[in-house]
Amino acid sequence: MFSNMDQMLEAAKALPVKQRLAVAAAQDQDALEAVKDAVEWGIVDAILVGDGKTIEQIAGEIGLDTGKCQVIDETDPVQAARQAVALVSSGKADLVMKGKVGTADILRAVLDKEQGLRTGKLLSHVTALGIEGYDRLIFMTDGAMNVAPDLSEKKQIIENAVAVARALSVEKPKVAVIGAVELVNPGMPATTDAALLAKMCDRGQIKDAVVDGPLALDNAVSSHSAEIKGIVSPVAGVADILMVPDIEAGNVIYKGAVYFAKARAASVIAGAKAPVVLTSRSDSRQAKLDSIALCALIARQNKNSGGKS
Ligand code: COD
Repeated sequence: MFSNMDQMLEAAKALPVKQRLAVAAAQDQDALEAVKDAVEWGIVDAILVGDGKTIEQIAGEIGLDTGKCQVIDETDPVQAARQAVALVSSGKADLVMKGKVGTADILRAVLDKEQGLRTGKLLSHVTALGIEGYDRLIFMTDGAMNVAPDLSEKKQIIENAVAVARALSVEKPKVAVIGAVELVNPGMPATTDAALLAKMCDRGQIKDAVVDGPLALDNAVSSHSAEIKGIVSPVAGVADILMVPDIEAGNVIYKGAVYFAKARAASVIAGAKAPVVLTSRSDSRQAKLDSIALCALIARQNKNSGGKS
């Protein structure tokens, strides 16, 4: 378990083996700056797939030594995404990162039936948030991929987030299924799904985690709030993972944490054969580096355990 993002970065830096990162449409300055940091820190070796001329030009400007990377020239971003993903599915790279290509285009490459990274499981987005005043990284899912998941998809979203948290040494993550209130209200489907997910965990249908809900955000992360409301729960106040009902809720939590609380955020698409570094164009260089570090740790853990994320 990491108390903050710097600790996570240090762990990635200390990995015994560098992970091979394929960057899709790498002609993106922010992405290349993060890749430069990750290469210099010894976290990854980079394969830059994209517009070779522009990659070389940006690399020159930012001081990235392309002699230490592999550059594959492909000017079409959609094709570059497909090639970068194919490098991973063919075992030539360990993780893939979105560069200057649309989110839907890289996700479609990842979902491609022949050359993609499907495992038969649902793919979902997980963000690790380092928030000042919270004593550890907290994970939040899914604020970027699955729009309005049903109960069965929510179960898989939890399982993916649990695998990510476990890759970061949270042995039995405490999952709060978030609603607007902490009581089951048949008029609020997020609360009924939350109660069902908690029961599914009680019955062993969700493993390696403690799931409880519904919990409102305050009583998921504040023991004081949980106490005032009289909630007796192993998760209330100490959640490791927040599972939100839909993409809007997740996206607002993520952006609220970053923009209002100056949180550091690292994101991954989990559930595929390999972790996918999926950051948004407006994310900072730091967020991109943090995301590479998160995904490198997951990739390493997957290899150690023979598992997937
Ligand atoms: N996990 C596994 N398989 C999936 C998933 C998933 N999450 N989503 C789709 N698939 C499979 C489907 O079963 C199908 O076989 C194939 O992929 C295509 O599915 P469609 O028709 O739903 O695919 P698309 O291309 O219309 O959409 C897939 C996206 C991932 C692009 C879509 O879910 C999406 O746009 N999500 C939101 C992305 C976004 O805008 N995020 C905001 C970022 S801040």
